[in-house]
Amino acid sequence: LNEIFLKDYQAPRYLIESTDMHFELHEQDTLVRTRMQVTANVDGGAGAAFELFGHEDVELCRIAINDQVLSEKDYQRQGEKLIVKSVPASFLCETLTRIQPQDNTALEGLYKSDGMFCTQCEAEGFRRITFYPDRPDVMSVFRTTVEADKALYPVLLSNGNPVEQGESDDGRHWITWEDPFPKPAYLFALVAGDLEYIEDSYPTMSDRDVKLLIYGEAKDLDKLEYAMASLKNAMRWDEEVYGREYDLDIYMIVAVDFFNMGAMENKGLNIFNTSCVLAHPKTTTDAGFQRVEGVVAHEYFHNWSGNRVTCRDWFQLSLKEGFTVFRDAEFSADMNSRTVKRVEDVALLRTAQFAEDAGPMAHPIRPASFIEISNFYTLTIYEKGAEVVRMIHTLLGEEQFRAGSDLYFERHDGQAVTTDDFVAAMEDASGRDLSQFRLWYSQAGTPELKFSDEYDPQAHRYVLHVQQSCPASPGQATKEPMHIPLAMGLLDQQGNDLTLVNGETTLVLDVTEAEQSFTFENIQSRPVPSLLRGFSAPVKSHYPYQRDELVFLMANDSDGFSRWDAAQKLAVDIMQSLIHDHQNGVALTLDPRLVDAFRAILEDSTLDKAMVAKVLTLPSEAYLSELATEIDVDAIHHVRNFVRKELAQGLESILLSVYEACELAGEYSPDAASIARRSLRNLCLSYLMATEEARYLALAEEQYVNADNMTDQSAALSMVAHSRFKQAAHKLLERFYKQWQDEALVVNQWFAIQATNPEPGTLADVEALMQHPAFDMKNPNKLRALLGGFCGQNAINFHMADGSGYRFLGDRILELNKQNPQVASRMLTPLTRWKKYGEARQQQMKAQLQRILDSDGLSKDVYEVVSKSLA
Ligand code: B3K
Ligand code: ZN
Repeated sequence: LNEIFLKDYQAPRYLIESTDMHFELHEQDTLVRTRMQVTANVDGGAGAAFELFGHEDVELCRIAINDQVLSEKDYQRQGEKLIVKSVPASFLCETLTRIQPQDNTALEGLYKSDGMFCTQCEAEGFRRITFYPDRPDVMSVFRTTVEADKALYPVLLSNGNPVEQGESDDGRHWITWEDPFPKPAYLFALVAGDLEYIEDSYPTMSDRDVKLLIYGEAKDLDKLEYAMASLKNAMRWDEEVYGREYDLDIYMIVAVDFFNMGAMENKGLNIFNTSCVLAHPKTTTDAGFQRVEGVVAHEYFHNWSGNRVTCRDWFQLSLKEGFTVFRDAEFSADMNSRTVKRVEDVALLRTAQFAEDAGPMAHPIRPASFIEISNFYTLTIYEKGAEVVRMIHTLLGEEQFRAGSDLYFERHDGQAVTTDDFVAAMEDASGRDLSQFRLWYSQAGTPELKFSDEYDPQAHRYVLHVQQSCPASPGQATKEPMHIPLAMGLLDQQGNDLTLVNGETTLVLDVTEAEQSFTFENIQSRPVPSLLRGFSAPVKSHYPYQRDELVFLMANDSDGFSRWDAAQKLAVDIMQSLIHDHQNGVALTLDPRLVDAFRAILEDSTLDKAMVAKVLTLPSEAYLSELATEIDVDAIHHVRNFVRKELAQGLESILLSVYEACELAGEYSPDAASIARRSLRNLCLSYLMATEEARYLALAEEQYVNADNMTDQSAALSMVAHSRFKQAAHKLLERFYKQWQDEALVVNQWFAIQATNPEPGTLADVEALMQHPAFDMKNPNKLRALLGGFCGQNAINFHMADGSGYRFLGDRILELNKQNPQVASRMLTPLTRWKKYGEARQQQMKAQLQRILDSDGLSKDVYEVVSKSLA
C-alpha cells in the first residue's frame, strides 16, 4: 500500500472551470452525469495526461472528451486513478457513472441515512460518486441538478442557491442548484429526503438578508432552535471579531443520524451528525448543548477558514482545522466562561493529544506523509493545530493577529494554500520573525520544559532557568529547539502578583534555546513562580514545586487557569505517590492538605461555581495514564477511587450543603451560570455517592426522579449505574430506557453509561447490549457509545488481565474493517498504546494487532494504523 509524501506535491496539470452535475436518485441504481469544462493549468499542462480519481465501487458507464466517447485504449486505470492519455488544452469532459448509495456502509460519498440520501465528501469521498480530479487545489463552480421521487424525497438540496425546478408525470421532480463560489470537490454536498425545517434570517454587516434553514426529521423539529440561535451568534461574532461576512443568500444545515464525524462544512449546505445539532433540555445534557454551540460555530467559521481559503493538499489540513478550532474555542469562550473553556480544552489536549503525540501514530501538525488521509483527522491536527495558532496570537497580540488574519484572507481569497502561507501572512502583517516558530509545523512530539530557579536575597535578584527538549517520534530521532511563548508571573509571599516590566504582572518570555535563563531584578523576597499561565504553549512543564506551594498557587494565582492547574498538579503528585505505595504494599493514607485545600475551595462562595467543580474534579485515570511511564491500570483505578472516597468522607457535610445550595429553581436554561450550578451540584453528589452510603443512593434516586432536564437525570443515572447498588442500578437503567426508547441520542447515552461501568462484569453486559434491538452496528454513534465507551473510557474493564477486552475489540475491528474503515481505524486507538503497559498486557495487545494485520482484505485505514503500531 503506498504512502504519499508532501515532498512529492505537484501542481495540477488541468483546472476545472465549471462542473455541471445531474443526479438521478433511485432505490437501486443512482446515475450521475458530470460535465466538466477543463483547461490546462498555465504552468505547463499542455500535452500532459488528464488525471481523474474514481473509487472501485463506481461503475464508469461512459466517458467522453469533446463529445468523443473514449474506449478503453484511450485511458489507463491505476488503482483509483483514471488517466486520459491525450487531451487538448481546453475541453469538455463528460462522464456517466452508476453507484449504489443504499449499500454504502462506509458513509463516504453518497449514502443513505435513515431513508434519506446524503453525502460526505471530505477528504476523498467525491471519488465514490464520480470520476473527478478529486484534490483540494482543483476548484470549480458547480451547477447541480437533483432528480428523485417526489413523495419519498420532497426535499432536494445541494450547494448554493436553487435556480430552477420542475416535475414529471411519473411522480418525479428535480431542482437545480448553483454555487457561484469555486470550490474543491470535497465541499460538494447533496441531500434528498422527507425533511422538515425551521427557518430564520440574518441581516449581515452590510445589510444583506441571509435565509437560514435547519432541516431534520419531523420528530426532531423541536430540537433545532438552539442550533439556530448558535448559528446567528456565530455569524455576528465572525463579523465583529474577524470582519468576516457570510457570502451566499442561503445557509442550510441538515441533521443526519448516520455520520462518521461531528459535522461537515460543505459550502452553504452543512451536514451534521444529529448529536451535534439536536438540543432540547429534556434530551440533551449541558455538555451536549455546548457541543452543539461549538460545532455549529466551527462549521460556520469554515466558510472563510476552509472554504473561501482552502488547503492546497491534505498535508495542509491543519491550515483550516487548527485555525477553525482556535476560532470556535474563542467564540465559546466569549459566549460562556473563558477560563472554563480553556480548562476543558487543555484537559483534552493533555490527556488525549499528548498520548497521541507520544504513540506510534504521532505526526507533526503538518504531516510529511500518510497512507490514508482519513487517519489524520486527529487531535494533533485539530487541537494541537489550534494551540499553534493560539501561540501565534499570543506572540503577536490581538491587534497584529487580526491584521495577519485580514491579510491572509485578502491575499488568498479563492485560493488553495499552505500552512506556510498562513504563517507568512502573520509575519508580513506584524513584522515578527516566525522562522523558528515554523518548527511547530514540522516536528512531532510534546516538548518538555524543565525549570529551576535561584534567588539572591542580597542582590534582590531572581533567576529562572529553563531547559527544553522534545522526545523522539516516528521518523524524527532528534529535534531542534522550538520557539515557545512562556506566559509567567511571580507571586510574593502574600500571594500578590509582582509587577515585572511596564506595569505588567504577566510576561510572555520567548523560550527559543535548549537552555536559557531569565533574570528578574528588584525582587524583594523569594517569589513563587506561576508558569505557563493560560497554558501558553502545548508543552509539559516541570518545576519542582513543594505541595505547600501548589496549595498556595491554588489559592492565590491571579490566573484562573493556573489555579486549576496547581490543583491538578497537587492531586497528581499525591496520587502518584499513593500509586507507588499501593504497588509496594504500603497502606494508603491521604495527605490531609488535599482535603483542606478542597474544603477551602468549597467554602469560598465568591468563586465561579464552574471553576470550583473543575478544581475539585480529580485528574482522570486517562491523564494519570498519560503521565505514567508504565501504566498500572489497577493501581491507578484503585488509588483514584481511594482518594475520592477519602475526600468524600472528609468533606461530607460541606459537600451536602453545597449540593443543596446549588439547586436551581425555574425553567432549564443552558447559560453559563446555570450550567455551573448543575456541574457543581452533580460533582458534590458524585463524591457523596463515593462514600457508598445508602442515604446518598436515595439522594441520587430522588434527583433522578425530580430532574426536569437530561443533565441532572443522566448524571444521577450514571452515578447509580456505576455504583455497587446493583439492584438500584438495574431498576433505574430499565426505567430510563422505557422513558427514552424513542429518542435515539438518549438511547446512545444509555449505551454509553453501561459501557463505561467500572464494576466487574461489564464486558458481558456490552456483549449482550450489542444484541439489543436498539443497537445497530452500522450506526457510528451507537458504535462510539458502546464499543468506544467500553474500549476507550473503561480502562479497568478493557484491560482485564485475561485479555478478553482486547479479543473483543479485535473481533469487532475485523467485522468493521470492510463495513466502515474510518470508524474501524478510530476504534483501534486503545490497542495502539500497547508499549505503555506491563509485559503481560503488551503481549496480549500485540497479539490482537498482529491478528488483524495478518487478516485478508484490510482497508488502507486499518492497515496504516495497525502496521505503524507494530513497527
Ligand atoms: N471537515 C470535517 C471533517 C471531515 C472528516 C472526513 N473524514 C469536519 C470539520 O472539521 O469541521
Ligand atoms: Zn473543521
